[in-house]
Amino acid sequence: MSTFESVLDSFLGHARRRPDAVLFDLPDGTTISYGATAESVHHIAARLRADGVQPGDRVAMQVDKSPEAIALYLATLQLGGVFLPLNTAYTGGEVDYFLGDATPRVLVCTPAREAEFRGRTPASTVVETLGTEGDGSLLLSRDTDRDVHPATPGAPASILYTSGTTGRSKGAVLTHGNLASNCDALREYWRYTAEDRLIHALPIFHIHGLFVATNLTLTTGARMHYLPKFDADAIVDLIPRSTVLMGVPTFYTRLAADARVTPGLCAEMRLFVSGSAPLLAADHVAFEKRSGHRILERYGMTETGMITSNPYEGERRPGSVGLPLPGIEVRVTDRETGAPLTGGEVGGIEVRGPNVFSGYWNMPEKTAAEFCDDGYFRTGDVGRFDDDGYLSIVGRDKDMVISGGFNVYPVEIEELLDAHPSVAESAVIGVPHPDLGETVVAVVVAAPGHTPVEPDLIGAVADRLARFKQPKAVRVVDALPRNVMGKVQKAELRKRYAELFTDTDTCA
Ligand code: MLC
Ligand code: AMP
Repeated sequence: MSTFESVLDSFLGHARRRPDAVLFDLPDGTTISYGATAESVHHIAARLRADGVQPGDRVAMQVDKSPEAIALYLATLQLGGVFLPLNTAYTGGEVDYFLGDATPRVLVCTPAREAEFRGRTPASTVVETLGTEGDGSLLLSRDTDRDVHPATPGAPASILYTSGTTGRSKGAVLTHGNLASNCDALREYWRYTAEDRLIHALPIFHIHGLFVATNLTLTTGARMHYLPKFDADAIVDLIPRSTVLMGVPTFYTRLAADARVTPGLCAEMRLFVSGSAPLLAADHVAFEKRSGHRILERYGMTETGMITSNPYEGERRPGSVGLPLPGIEVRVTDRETGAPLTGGEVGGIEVRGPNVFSGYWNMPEKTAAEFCDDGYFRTGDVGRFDDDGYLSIVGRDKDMVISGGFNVYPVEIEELLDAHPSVAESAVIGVPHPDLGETVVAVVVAAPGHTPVEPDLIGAVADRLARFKQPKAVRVVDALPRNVMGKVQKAELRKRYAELFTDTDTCA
């Protein structure tokens, strides 16, 4: 008999054993227990089953953060469904692609966007709504469905879209085994227990907020202060009553600049975790000075979950993402030959283990292209191991910008800009930004007889691109720098505009 325990099984076990234990601490001072959350999961499961959800069916969600959204995630797993959360910033046009590709049985949207989505989903997709005030059609069922579809480690649990550096977005299919194994590794590595009180201020449509922060809490029987979004005032207020914070580097840059954060305020905290984007060594040091705590930086990716982490008890090194997590193999290889490098040289980072996803949804060729013959997955990140086995990320082979922890793929923006009549060609780059780490800048060449104007260009892409992807500045140049092969030299452009936002006079 299998001993596999899925994230859902683990949560339901806590709900059975300690139904009154608190899971959610909400900003208005109310709480929701494990038992009450399980009931909500079973009501939503009844609704989804009535909508026709069968094992393997996708359930898509684009809603604001609420406890019921977590119940929806768990209800989908209960039915053997595949959970597909979408960034709330995506425009209707962006969502169209995901719906067309993943063909969900159910789409759950906000009440405000119901009419829009009813108009754009195929007849085979049922549209449900979910608000943040306990409202929405999803919550209307009074029936209770407790029938749990047994999860196997290899069965798909979720699809998370990660935009491609070329072509269309790819849906990374994560299995129950991926989610559970990563949780097990992190629980042990970070000493996460039922006594923990997490400050949860991340969005729940990415692995950081959902499969790290939420899953760790659900599977340990811990509780979380569940905030709608990052809010420095609320976090400062909660720190004395909490033990753990998980965030992207922007959280720590902001908190390090906040005089209310002191070692005294943070005396009860035991762990500050940072990830999803590079944490500058200087910010690591500044936060320690401010709070008396050394941030624990870890490294992960949608396709792989968490890969490496600085140790809980050993040395946490600024500028390093730490050591491979238990059960996960990480190697650095020569980017030309693919040969493993052992002498601390810089190369491509590759990962193998139970955390690595099963493939891209309906894209067998793209999946095959990202895996080596011996099963290692190519992350597209570039790094090196030092003599003590600590990994540092020094760059990326993939053309991607990470703005405040959200990934932006330049090709998507370039295609839209190139279609504008005043633009002959464009190159989109990421430049350093004091708050967001990196931000998006477009460099364009004018079409003959035209003069591109920044607000016009931004306006032209605005209704097609989520706000966080829109360029924060546009620069017009005579020609894009190219190498002898004719390839645009983005590194040269990044150098040229490196101080666009760090120079305080021009800071936006
Ligand atoms: C918000 N805005 C952003 C932005 N977030 N612009 C660029 N980049 C971002 N990340 C814009 C909004 O559209 C809005 O624009 C304005 O900023 C204010 O919005 P806000 O919601 O009030 O912003 P703020 O609270 O400041 O949010 C910043 C943030 C947030 C950093 C707190 O983006 C965030 O929580 N990021 C976390 C992302 C995350 O979870 N990543 C994990 C990916 S998983 P306007 O102009 O309309 O006012 C992954 C793997 C791994 O990477 O290893 O974890
Ligand atoms: P995503 O595709 O959204 O999951 O983003 C994953 C990418 O974020 C990784 O491939 C890295 O490039 C980056 N990333 C995650 N954590 C870190 C970190 N601690 N330091 C640097 N980059 C990181």
